[in-house]
Amino acid sequence: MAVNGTNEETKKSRSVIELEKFDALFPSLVEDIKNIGMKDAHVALVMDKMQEVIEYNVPFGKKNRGMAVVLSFYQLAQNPTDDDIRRARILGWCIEFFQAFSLMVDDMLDSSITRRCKPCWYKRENVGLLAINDSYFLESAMYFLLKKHFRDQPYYVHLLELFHDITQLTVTGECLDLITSRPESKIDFTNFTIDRYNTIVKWKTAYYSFYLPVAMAMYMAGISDDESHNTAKSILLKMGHFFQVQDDYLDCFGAPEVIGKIGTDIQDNKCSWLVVQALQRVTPEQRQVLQENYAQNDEEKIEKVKKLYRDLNLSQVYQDYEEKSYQELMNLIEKSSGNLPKQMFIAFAMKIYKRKK
Ligand code: DMA
Ligand code: MG
Ligand code: MG
Ligand code: MG
Repeated sequence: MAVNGTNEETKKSRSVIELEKFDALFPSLVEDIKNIGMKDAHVALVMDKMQEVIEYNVPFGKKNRGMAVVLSFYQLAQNPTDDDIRRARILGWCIEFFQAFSLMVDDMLDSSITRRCKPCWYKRENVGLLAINDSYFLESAMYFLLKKHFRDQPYYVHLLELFHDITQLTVTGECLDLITSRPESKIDFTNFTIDRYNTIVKWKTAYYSFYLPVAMAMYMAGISDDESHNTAKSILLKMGHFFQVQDDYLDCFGAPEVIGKIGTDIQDNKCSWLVVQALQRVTPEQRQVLQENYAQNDEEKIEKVKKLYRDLNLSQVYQDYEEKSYQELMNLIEKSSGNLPKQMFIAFAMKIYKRKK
């Protein structure tokens, strides 16, 4: 027991130290970006502004994705140099930039109020629609960092293609999420099927949050064959699916001060995991309650939907699902990891199961 405890503590402090090193790199990346066009006094004004955009939006997340690049690289690389490790951290920050620009736009489209315990960027005074341009800036800053730090590496083109491809998948998933929730004026649950749900979450979340960080570490470590990438994808997309189920659950049942955001899925008419589960269990009367109260920005109506979810015992349904999904994932890792280290997948899974935020 004591030995286990010590191991746990060592493991913990290692990941804390790793996160500190990751964070320590961030200011130098902001400086890299600020140097764009600094010789022109007019453009320098933009760079001051962009520093604010970056510092507000990029560094305050859980950093699971960024750290997943670094930790996966440790598992995959044979004798990495200090420069390699530094590059893995920079790549980790690139995914955090990707995440920041995706969320900035997502918050506008979802009419969200808070993100990471602060007002959403577009909600800030004097920002509003400027956030559209700011999100492009974050995306371009990510490609700038990639070019500056990776263009001499043999895997540079793989990284570029990966970011381009995953951007396309993510915005396609976001589009499916948005068109499934429209028009909000006409509530029609016929599209809210588990198949539609599965497609939305695979495209909008699983690829960029789970396959992308590990795929980047794989390319850095010289692993570029289709078979290995398909193996990683099958495991990571399953993990990503569960992660979005959690996100949907927490949107309704999580504490805003813990998850850092106020849920909006009910009033936004989202094809959320909870409403899909509810629709599979409702009586005709309960379906009528959903019909009358879903998709409206009205506290009382939102509360009626939440009450219905509680009456249907969806918290228990969720907990059972979490348990089942965890077992299935561990079986998949055990049977289908191929030549990839099982521990790399297990460590990532441990970050998300039973999470509260
Ligand atoms: C977000 O899904 C997906 C992307 C691509 C940003 P979501 O709207 O459920 O996320 P959140 O709950 O964080 O707003
Ligand atoms: Mg959202
Ligand atoms: Mg969204
Ligand atoms: Mg959500």
